[in-house]
Amino acid sequence: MASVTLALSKGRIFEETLPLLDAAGIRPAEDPETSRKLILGTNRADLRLILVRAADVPTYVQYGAADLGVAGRDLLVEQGGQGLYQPLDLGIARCRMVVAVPDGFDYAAAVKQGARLRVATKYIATAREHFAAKGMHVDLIKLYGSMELAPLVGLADAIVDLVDTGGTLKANRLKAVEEILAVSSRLIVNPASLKLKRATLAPLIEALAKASARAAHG
Ligand code: PRT
Ligand code: MG
Repeated sequence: MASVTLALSKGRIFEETLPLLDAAGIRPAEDPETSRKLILGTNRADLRLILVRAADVPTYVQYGAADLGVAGRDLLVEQGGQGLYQPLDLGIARCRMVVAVPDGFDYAAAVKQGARLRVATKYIATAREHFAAKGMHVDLIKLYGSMELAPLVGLADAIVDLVDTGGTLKANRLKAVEEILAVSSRLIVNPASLKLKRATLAPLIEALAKASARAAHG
């Protein structure tokens, strides 16, 4: 049997993928939150997990260093997803990518007046496309995290960021004014791996499809 590597990121992706793996009969040998290992064995001799930063999952799969992985649609849209087969929406780690502004800011009026807004985000390509489609001129500022802070300290007028419960926006007196994308995590597969290791990968993809469908209806 060909041996297969699955790339996951720590935190919500790992936590929400775990029950799907479990339903497919796969259990990691260790808990990544307590182990410092970056390669985890599983109860299956032909399957191992690697732990990488969320934004790096597509890269590992593109280059075939991992045969498959789990990545948010936000990252796949932002990075283009070239050279990746995306057979499955796992329906996990759901959120929305939105434009958000300070509570008191009249976004609709600013748009109407053709104001040139400064927008801070880690999703530069997606944001550029969104505002271009609306015919808006914006200055984009690249950040790597904590986007919610930018409008509070005068770095930007608006942000493009992910929202789940809305708690973070609320705590920072921001409001969502536009939705750009509905986000959930996808299974991504290296196309060459799928050809070469189909006997192992096809049943695994099938099992994960069943598990995620069951989770969606349960
Ligand atoms: O955290 P790290 O810097 O290591 O990397 P990362 O932020 O890229 O990874 P991680 O694990 O936080 O996110 C991985 C993936 O989870 C993302 O690419 C999304 O596809 C998905 N996801 C789902 C989310 C959220 N929900 C989410 N709420 N990613 C981030 N958030 C953040 C959001 O950016 C905001 O700061 O949570 C905050 C908002 O949450 P609420 O509930 O307060 O609205
Ligand atoms: Mg994070």
